[in-house]
Parts: sequence; C-alpha cells; structure tokens
Amino acid sequence: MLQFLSLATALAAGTLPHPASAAGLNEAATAIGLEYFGTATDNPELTDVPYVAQLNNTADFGQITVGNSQKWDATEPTQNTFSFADGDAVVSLAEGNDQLVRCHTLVWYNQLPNWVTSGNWTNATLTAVMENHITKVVSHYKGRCHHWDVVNEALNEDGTYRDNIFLSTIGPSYIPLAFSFAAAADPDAKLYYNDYNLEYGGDKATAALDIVAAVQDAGAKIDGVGFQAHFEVGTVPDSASLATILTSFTDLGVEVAITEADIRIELPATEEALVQQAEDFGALAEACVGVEGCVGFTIWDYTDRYSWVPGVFPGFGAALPWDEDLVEKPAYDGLLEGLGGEAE
Ligand code: 9MR
Repeated sequence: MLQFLSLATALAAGTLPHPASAAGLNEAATAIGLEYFGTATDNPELTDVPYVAQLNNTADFGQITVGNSQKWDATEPTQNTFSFADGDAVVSLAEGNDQLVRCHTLVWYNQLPNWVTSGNWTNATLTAVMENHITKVVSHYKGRCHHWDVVNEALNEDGTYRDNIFLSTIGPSYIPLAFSFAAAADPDAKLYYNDYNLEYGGDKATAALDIVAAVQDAGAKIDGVGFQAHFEVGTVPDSASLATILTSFTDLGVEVAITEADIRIELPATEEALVQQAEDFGALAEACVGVEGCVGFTIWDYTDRYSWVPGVFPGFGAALPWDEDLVEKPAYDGLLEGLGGEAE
C-alpha cells in the first residue's frame, strides 16, 4: 500500500519519470498497482486475424474475460451434458499469452437453456441441478480461472431481488449456495458477485453490499464484487464518488474490479462526444487506481467492431476504445492517463 501510494503520489507530482515500460494499458495498469487491464472476447471473433493480433497484445491486455461461451446455455445445453469446446478455446488463447482469465458466469437469469427455465423444480431438485452445473463447470476449469463470476445480475434497480427461476424456487439462499458450490470445486478461484448500475450508489449498490454480507454470514466464500460499468457518455460518476462506492465494498473485506466497461455514444459520434468518452473512461480508471482493493479493469470487448451495444441500444454505439477499423480512439489515451500512464 505504502509503495503504491508513494508511486501514485510521485507520478501525480511528476517527480518520477513515466515508467519506460508503460506503453500500453496493461503495462500502465500493472505499473500503478493493478493486477491487470483486460478485455472480454467471444468465439466468433477469433477467426478475425487482425482482431486476434491485438487481443494477443499483452502490453494492452493482461486479462481476458470469456464473453459468452461459459454461460449456462453454452456449457450445459441439455441436462448433465456439458460442452466446453468454445470456452476452452478462449481460455487456451489467454493461457497461450499468459493472460489472466476471468470466467463468466455460473448463475444468471439470462442465457439459460429452456430445460432450466421451464423445468418443474422443487427447492431440492433445482438446488441439485445448480450444484451439478457449478461443480462440473468450475471443476472443468479448475486452476485456470483467476476470477469466477458466480452470480450475475441478481438485483433489480430498486434493490429487490430480480425474479428468476432460482429465486422463485429456492429463495434468496440460492446466492450463498452458489458461492459455496463454486468454492468447493475450485478453492483458489476468486469468487465474484457481478452487476451493473452499482456505480452510482443507491438502493442497488446497498442491496449488493447486503449480498456480500449474506454470503459471508452464511459462511460461504465471496472474494469480490464486479462493477460492470456499462454507461452512456456523460453519465459516468466522477472518480471520487465512484471511489467512495468502491470503498464501501472493500470495507466488507472483498476486492472489487471494473468488469465490463463500455461507454456508448449516440451515433454518429461527434468529436466532442469522443473527447467526453475519453474523460469518462479516464475517470473510471482513476477511481479504480485510487482504491486499494480495486484489482483490475476490463472492457466489454475492445473494438466497436464487436460491441453488444448497437444491437441492444438502437442508434447508439462507438462504446469502446478502438473503433470498427481497430484504430485507437481518444478513449484509449483517456484510459492510459487514468491509469497513470502517458498518452502520446
Ligand atoms: O456480450 C454479450 C452478448 O453477446 C450477449 O448477446 C448478451 C446476452 O445477454 O450478453 C452479453 O454480455 C452481457 C454479460 O454477460 C453480462 N452483463 C451484460 C453484458 C452485455 O449485455
């Protein structure tokens, strides 16, 4: 901590030369004390050779998140028949580059196969199904997942539990149960609760704090909370406010990470919006850097070529630091500066 503080202070005061090695986002992130800067990716993109060349660039990316192929519909499409080929492809690519892997995700209301959502379950039978899923998937990847998103998006905006088959059949105890099943299968993976719109504080963030406490009170292991950080440009909280929210979580003894950052812009993106986006990304990075226990920063893919945003927010896009032609946008330099690096 002291070492980190003195480095950050010295960098801010300009009394240290910019680390010669900090040419990229991951290099800047690790130089200032984070574990990694990373990106999500997905299998269809892995045939795009220029895309993969940059994905492999460990100066920028020291960590990869598996964007879709470890979700329930991908890994257990029919009951107790598991399919790991696509997830394995992403994990192997990351391992080939010595990149950390964030595995995503075990229990989520979305991307569930029909056999789960329309099953006629009792508390006992669905608990057994969840235990089997978590045990098989986590065991398959044992030792290879730096982080696991164990439970994803379990909350509504008002802080109540989001309705899903697990809540309605098992009750809120499905959350601590999921964590205990994951911990049993891979004691070394860092186990996370992951959600969006926690970054402003308020009811949803308070409920997420309650989830951490509930898992801890149940005697199960929870190591971290992921702040997805899906934003619209100009709505990102300032770094001091976000740092305060992040700290309210680390005060409970868990780490935090920015896990899915993107900042969408109404199209066509103006120069002004791109500059604001750079500032916004910088503020997010600065908040993480300023909180002991904020371990890393991940963007939800790195290029506008493969962003989920235009498909879900019609008229919006341009949400990532590289454009559709894989060219760095101002957001790249914004991130680099937020990470204490030097933009060109
Ligand atoms: O990027 C993912 C996209 O390809 C899928 O269609 C979508 C389905 O819901 O999920 C996207 O990833 C989500 C992530 O798993 C959880 N947080 C929100 C992400 C963006 O929707």
